[in-house]
Amino acid sequence: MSSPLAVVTGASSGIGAATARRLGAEGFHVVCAARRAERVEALATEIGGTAVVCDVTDAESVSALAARVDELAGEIGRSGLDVVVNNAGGAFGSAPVAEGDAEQWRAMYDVNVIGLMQVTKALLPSLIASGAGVICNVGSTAGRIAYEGGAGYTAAKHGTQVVTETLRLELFDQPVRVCEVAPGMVRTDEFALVRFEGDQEKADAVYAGVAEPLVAEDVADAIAWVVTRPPHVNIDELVIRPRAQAAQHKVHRQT
Ligand code: 8X3
Repeated sequence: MSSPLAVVTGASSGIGAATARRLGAEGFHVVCAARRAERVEALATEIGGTAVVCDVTDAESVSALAARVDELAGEIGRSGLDVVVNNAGGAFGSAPVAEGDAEQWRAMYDVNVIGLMQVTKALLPSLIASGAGVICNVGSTAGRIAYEGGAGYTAAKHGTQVVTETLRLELFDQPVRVCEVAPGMVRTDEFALVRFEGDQEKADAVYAGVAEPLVAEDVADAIAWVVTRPPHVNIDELVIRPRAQAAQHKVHRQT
């Protein structure tokens, strides 16, 4: 039997790269999609997958991804795409609403919401054709609550959550599951650094004193579990946090 086929967006680093590796280890042929060619090419070589350079915010780039997925499904003898992990996303800036930067807010909405919609829309025919597709959106605890300085990101991640919920309703009679994994504090190389525009000190402060924040592999483990349940089992939402983070503001820090 041929390997099931999965697409992971934002696969060049962090949760996306860890998820691509994990799904590869679980026997999937993984399409590693991201903007940074060198990174996705190295990853695809490492896990025996396929690299596709893709910017999820660009409709043409997403169409090219879908075309490559169709081609690949044919090449490896699958009727369609089994899994898409909509992981591409991010936080840009940390200003309070009163000092909000419209460009940063637009960019966050663009990648966390519109990008997810574009990829889902483009890959949906193939997911349906597989007879048992899974869409797993990477949300966030930021899509469940509010926190100071986070509004541009929390608004976008609430968008991720609501789009996921809407899609599940719209696809209720289709052979496609719609799931969300919503992580809390995950220490990756880039997330906080990008949010704080390269300020390593601010980025490090997020995790200060937390003995064991989640790492990308913990979230990849949750995603792998969600997408490998039997086809009649839909995990609507899975919220995952480190033990030290009882709630967004309730973090056990050792000094
Ligand atoms: C990342 C989690 O706590 O930075 O999505 O909002 S948090």
